[in-house]
Amino acid sequence: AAILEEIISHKRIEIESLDAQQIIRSRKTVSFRARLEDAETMAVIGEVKRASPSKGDINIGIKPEEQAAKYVSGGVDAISVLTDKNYFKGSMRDLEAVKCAVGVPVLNKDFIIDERQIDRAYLYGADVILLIVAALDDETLKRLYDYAGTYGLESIVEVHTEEEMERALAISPELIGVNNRDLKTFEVDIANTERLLEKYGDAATHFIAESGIKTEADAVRMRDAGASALLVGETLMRAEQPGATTRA
Ligand code: IGP
Repeated sequence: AAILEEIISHKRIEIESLDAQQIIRSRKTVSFRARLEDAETMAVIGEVKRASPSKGDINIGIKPEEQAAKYVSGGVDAISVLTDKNYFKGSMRDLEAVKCAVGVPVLNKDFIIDERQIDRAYLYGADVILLIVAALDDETLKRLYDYAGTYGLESIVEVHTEEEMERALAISPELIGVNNRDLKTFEVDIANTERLLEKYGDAATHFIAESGIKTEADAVRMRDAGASALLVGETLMRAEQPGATTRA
């Protein structure tokens, strides 16, 4: 089966043990959208990503809170933390540690298919969550999007194809992530953002170009395509001085 299906079926089993909980909603989330709207230049989300199914171990030695602090001193606008354990070697503790260490908005990067994962994201300190259109049916996408909103959590609705873009736009999300990586084949092509924004770039939403961004030239291409933010994982995880990289 395609990797995304495999990850999702594993996720279903993993979350069986999560309890529905009553959560006191006293923590105010930090808005990424507001940062985007204030930013004069393109915003950058730096991702804490120790490993991935396509690349294997990327940089497993780091402490997530130290890596995040380096990103922040380099000027990133938000931090993404991969919390999936089985395929990305992350954890909810990584998210918590990062949230404690930085003031910028923190994105819980995981395969969210159920409300209980959103409860947990809020509990561990997330400000933003990811909703992957390819992993959800229309009804669930809308339900989870609205549910996240009840916590003040912002959602990045992630798409890779035109069909997914249409499904995303149907719920008028404030943030759309355009993934340059096909989660079914792992193929990466930053022209995907260019193609999709050529057609949909006028929609009333912010677009975040995700995956495969390695150089300043890549960043410029994403900006020229109409993206207002970049999500960068591997390149920053491998950089010896991620601070210097993000400032460039
Ligand atoms: C980062 P990269 O190529 O810079 O490491 O990519 C990010 O876009 C990628 O980790 C990602 C992802 C996802 C991971 C985008 N969407 C969904 C897991 C699940």
